[in-house]
Amino acid sequence: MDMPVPSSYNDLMQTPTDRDFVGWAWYERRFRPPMACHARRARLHFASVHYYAVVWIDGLEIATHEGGHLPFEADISGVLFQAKGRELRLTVAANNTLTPNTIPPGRIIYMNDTSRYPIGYFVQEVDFDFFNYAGIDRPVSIICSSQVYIQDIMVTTTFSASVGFVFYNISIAGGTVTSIFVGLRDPKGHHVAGDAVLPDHICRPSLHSSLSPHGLIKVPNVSLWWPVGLNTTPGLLYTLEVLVCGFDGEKDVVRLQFGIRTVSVVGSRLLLNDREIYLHGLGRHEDADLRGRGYDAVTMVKDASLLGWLGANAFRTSHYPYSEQTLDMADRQGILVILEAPAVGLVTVDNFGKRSLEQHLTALRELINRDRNHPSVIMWSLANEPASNLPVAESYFRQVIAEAHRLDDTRPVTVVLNKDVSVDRVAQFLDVVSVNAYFGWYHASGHPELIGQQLGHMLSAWYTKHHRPVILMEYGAGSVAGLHSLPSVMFSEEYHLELMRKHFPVFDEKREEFLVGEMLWNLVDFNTPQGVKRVAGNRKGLFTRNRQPKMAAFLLRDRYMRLNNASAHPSIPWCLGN
Ligand code: BDP
Repeated sequence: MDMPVPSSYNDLMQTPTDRDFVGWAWYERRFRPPMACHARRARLHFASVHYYAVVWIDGLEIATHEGGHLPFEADISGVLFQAKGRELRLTVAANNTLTPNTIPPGRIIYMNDTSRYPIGYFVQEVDFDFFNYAGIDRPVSIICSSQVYIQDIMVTTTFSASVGFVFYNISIAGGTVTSIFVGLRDPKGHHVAGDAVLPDHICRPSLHSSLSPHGLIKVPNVSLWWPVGLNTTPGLLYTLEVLVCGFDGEKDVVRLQFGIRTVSVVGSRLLLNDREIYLHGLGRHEDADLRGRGYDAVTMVKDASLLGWLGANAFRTSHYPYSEQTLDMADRQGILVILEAPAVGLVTVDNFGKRSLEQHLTALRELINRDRNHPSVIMWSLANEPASNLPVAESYFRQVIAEAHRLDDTRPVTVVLNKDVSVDRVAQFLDVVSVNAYFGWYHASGHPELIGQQLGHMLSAWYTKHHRPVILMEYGAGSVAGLHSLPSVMFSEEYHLELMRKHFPVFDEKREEFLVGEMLWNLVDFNTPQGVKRVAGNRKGLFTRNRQPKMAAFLLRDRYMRLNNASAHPSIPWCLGN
């Protein structure tokens, strides 16, 4: 059948068995490589294929990759050179099967009772609450460059008084360079430091240049990157311009946008540019009608617009890394991002074995490598709701967290926990303690009057034990848009409001002590596996799946706008009213 790329394939199917298909899905198309790529370095880049991928050109295997949500590529220079402009056949096989050792894990259960199931019948089970959308979810591109090319740039920043410091490290591949030029443009596009990298630069061996792929640029009168609410010009971005020349006179140029800012944890506080920040945001999903998890600019922009309307200053990429375009927008708009690894549903001992650990570490490396230059990304979340009470989870997460710190010592690390503080073994390694808690929903269902006491007690218990900043990473209620009830009942819009309202005084109180964030679950209703607890998906969205508001959206907007005003005018107490 015809299949658009990018998109998940599931919701383009007409039968439940096709939609819920588990196994190898095959994509194929013919393409004629652009002549501009002929005899140059050419890389075939996949931004995300979920979950396993194998790629062939004209039947020749050129790449394999494990893990959705993160990019991979193959050097196809040789194939294109030999093809000399001839049409080629590109084949991609994508397999969505999740096993105890994949990240995220799942399991295939064979139903062996032949009186109730046909022979060979199996189901894919998962321990996470979103539909396992599959296919080529993000764009596929051919990147043509000179033979020697800029493979990666790593930027870290800091500042002292009005001077910014930009440390860069450039990785070059494909050959030897004869010269490297590095320059910096300010947010207005003016060249402010380093070399002038001009579009018509001609690579000549005699030209003066550096050969060092790493260095430091000082930026006088620096304009720091700030999120919304803390500054009147949030999201200011500098551009690092890098040009490398190869022996043959060819050049490769990359322009990388980044922000100059610092993040730190001091005592019970989270600081951005040495100023205390409080995250008021939401968890979300990459999820939309028809497209599934497929990259869709329209949905992405609408969701960013909803966050802006709510006055949110943060979101978490629950429960996997989102598209690079989403992070680019957060950079520009000044939204803080907690970026999550795709490790959700690690709940049994066999999810913590050697194979799982290897894949978790691989995903973490790919993720930090992809996203480390985004100023909006202020924290890595390494997993959601693992069985952190298991002894095996302790050594597992000690290694995962150490690796995250080794790869990036400029951002705090968290894991989103849901086990009781008395049995948890993972929070001891974290810079920021994140917890999910559904008081008035999964606990004490239908009793919003208990939320104040239960929530306050739980949050304080985490702080008392670990003396780290705490974020309530998820709380919320489900509501079916248009379902009303007074007095309220679960799933009515009134209950949704009431549950949220009961949380706010606790947030305001604990914020004085150690709470550094409140993250409502969820921005938009989203699709899940079918089950008796889900009414055509998870209804905890403030917006329906077609992005229309429920009553609760107005309540949160009111609060978040007030929190923003309070940060912009710190002399006015932020706790006035709820
Ligand atoms: C939390 C999970 C989240 C779920 C949510 C819920 O982290 O993925 O969607 O519960 O049940 O525990 O709505």
